[in-house]
Amino acid sequence: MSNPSNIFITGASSGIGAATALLLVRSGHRVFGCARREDQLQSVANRLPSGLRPNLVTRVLDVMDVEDHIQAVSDCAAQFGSIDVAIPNAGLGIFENMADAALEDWHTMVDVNVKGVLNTLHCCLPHLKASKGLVVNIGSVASRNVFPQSGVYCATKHAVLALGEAIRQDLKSEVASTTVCPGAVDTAFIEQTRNPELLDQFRPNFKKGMQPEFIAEHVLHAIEGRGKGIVSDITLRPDFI
Ligand code: NJP
Repeated sequence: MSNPSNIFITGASSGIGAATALLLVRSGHRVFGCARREDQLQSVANRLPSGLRPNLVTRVLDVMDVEDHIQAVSDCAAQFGSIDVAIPNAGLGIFENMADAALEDWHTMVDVNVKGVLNTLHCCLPHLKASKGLVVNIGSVASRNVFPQSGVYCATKHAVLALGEAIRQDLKSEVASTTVCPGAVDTAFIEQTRNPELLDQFRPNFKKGMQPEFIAEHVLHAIEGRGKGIVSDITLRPDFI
């Protein structure tokens, strides 16, 4: 194992974030895992053996709450002594045709997937500069392609990939950046979509998608690869694509 890292991650209450938090702790790292649902965060922590439990600190946080975000990152740094890795993973997709979508849903996706990521980055970058750390963004195959019925989601994930590249260019020797771009992953992600026809259409693909643990393995690989090279971006696809 490489040196233990101190890691701040959002969206740790389910899916990719939960699997990543658990794998990182099981691999010897210390994780500060945030999300809005305290009960879900607790049930993630309960999946760890008691000896490892102290290495997963859970914290209720809405990534849109700037003041609380500043406080959460500050708490993480105070508790761990440094922040070596930030993973702005919280995100959602509400799929709908551009012509039929609710403006509120577009705003929610932009707020969480772009502004929420910016909030995490802005709070964490000073700490990451001090530790010569790493950002692991969770992009998507939608970071490079646009798919039907999900245009605004795709736009937000294009932004996430751009932000990773911006960190690479602006912070070069100070902070490294990895963007993990998965295709369909079997999580609760698709359940944010309310259109019943689209749900029927998309659910089976997500159900037979990759397991979140597979995505987590690549996050771990990017973190533990530091010193050997940088995984700038990686695309992960399910077998059926
Ligand atoms: O989805 P899900 P995934 N403040 O629904 C949190 C990307 N991705 O794991 O607050 C704070 O299981 C929410 O926590 P809670 C996707 O775009 C996925 O699949 O308690 N947290 C939960 O922990 C996203 O960036 C697929 O409700 C907020 C988490 O976000 C990332 O993977 C494909 C929040 C969502 O967990 C994780 O999604 C792809 C807020 N305001 C990219 N709002 C895929 N699954 O197929 C939400 O290409 N969260």
